Order: sequence, then structure tokens, then C-alpha cells
Amino acid sequence: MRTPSAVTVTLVRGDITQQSVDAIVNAANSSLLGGGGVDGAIHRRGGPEILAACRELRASQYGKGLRTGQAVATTAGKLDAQWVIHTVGPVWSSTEDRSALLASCYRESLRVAAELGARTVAFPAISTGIYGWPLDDGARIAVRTVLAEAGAPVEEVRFVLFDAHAYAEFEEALAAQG
Ligand code: AR6
Repeated sequence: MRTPSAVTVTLVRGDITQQSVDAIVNAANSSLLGGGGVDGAIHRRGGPEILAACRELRASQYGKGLRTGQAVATTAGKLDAQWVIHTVGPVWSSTEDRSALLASCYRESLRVAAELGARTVAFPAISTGIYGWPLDDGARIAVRTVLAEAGAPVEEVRFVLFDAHAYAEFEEALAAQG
């Protein structure tokens, strides 16, 4: 049963790779083989074990890559977490509404986290960097979806925002959801 009211949503300004949580969500791409932004930072700090696990997933289950909006977990390597949950955000489009796919990233990541038994989960602002999603809208979708979908065993969802602008947008989105 979902108990959304029991979940605490927190905002932290900083680097997601420095967080001490059960699961860190990675804003990956469908290759699962690394990239820039959060993805690059996670692989750099987490070490080669994460890439090795991603390669295995590619070979065993995701030969064509992980689809946009889906999520899958690996070891967190040397990060201070048990798992990295890789999800693929949509690239922003001004002509097509892809917000259901962005919401799906948060929902699917939480589903995987709950399956693993994670109690604390850290999210970056998925798609709002290299994939170009406007931060205000990205924050609204993130907060709305997490408040609606997070439940036991997850107790805390921590949004880790890299800069003051992202932090302010998430603060506003959270206040608006009250
Ligand atoms: N900790 C927290 N937030 C961060 C960090 C960090 N260490 N680094 C960047 N951000 P992005 P995307 C913020 O580009 O838009 C990769 O190449 C950043 O300021 O990491 O989903 C993948 O392989 C922004 O607000 O992810 C894909 O190809 C947010 O995290 C592509 O980028 C997300 O930025 C995915 O692009």
C-alpha cells in the first residue's frame, strides 16, 4: 500500500555523488555506458564497477539500450550508497509534450528503489541539464510525481540540486504542492 504522507521530501544543494543514501538516481542515457553531467560524475566517483555492471545489463537484458522513462539498478561502486538507479530522461522538445516520460523516470526509479528495499533515495533534476528541460517545469513534474508515487519502504526522497537556480525552482515547486 502506498503511504505518500509518510515520505519526507528534502532539498539539498550540492553534488549528488557526495550523498549518503541507499540509492542514488542517475540521469543516464539509453546506452547505459556513461556520459557527461550527473552520469559522468557518478561513473568517475563510483569507479569502474558501475560501468562493468552496466555493460552486463546491456549484454543480458538491454541489448537495444534502456528506453526513455525506464529505470534499472546496479551497484553503487565506491559511492556511499548501495545502489545506483539509472534512468533515461526525455530530451526537451518545444513541439512535443514529453512530460509523461519525465514523470515516468521518477515513478520507475521509485518502483525499483522500493523493490530493492531502499529507504533513502537521492534524485538529480532529471533532464534539466544536457537534455535541456526548463528547470521550473522539470521541478514541478519531479515534485508532483514523487509526492504522488513515493511510499514504503522509501522514507526520504532527497532532491540534490547543483546550483542556486535549481534549488530555488524546487523550493517553489514544493511550496506550491504544499
Ligand atoms: N550533482 C547534482 N546535480 C548535478 C550534478 C551533480 N554532480 N551534475 C550536474 N547536475 P544532466 P540530463 C545537474 O546533464 O539533462 C549525460 O551525458 C545539472 O545542473 O546530468 O538528464 C547523460 O549520459 C542539471 O540540473 O542530465 C545523458 O546523455 C541536472 O543535474 C544526458 O547527460 C541534470 O543534468 C542526460 O541529460
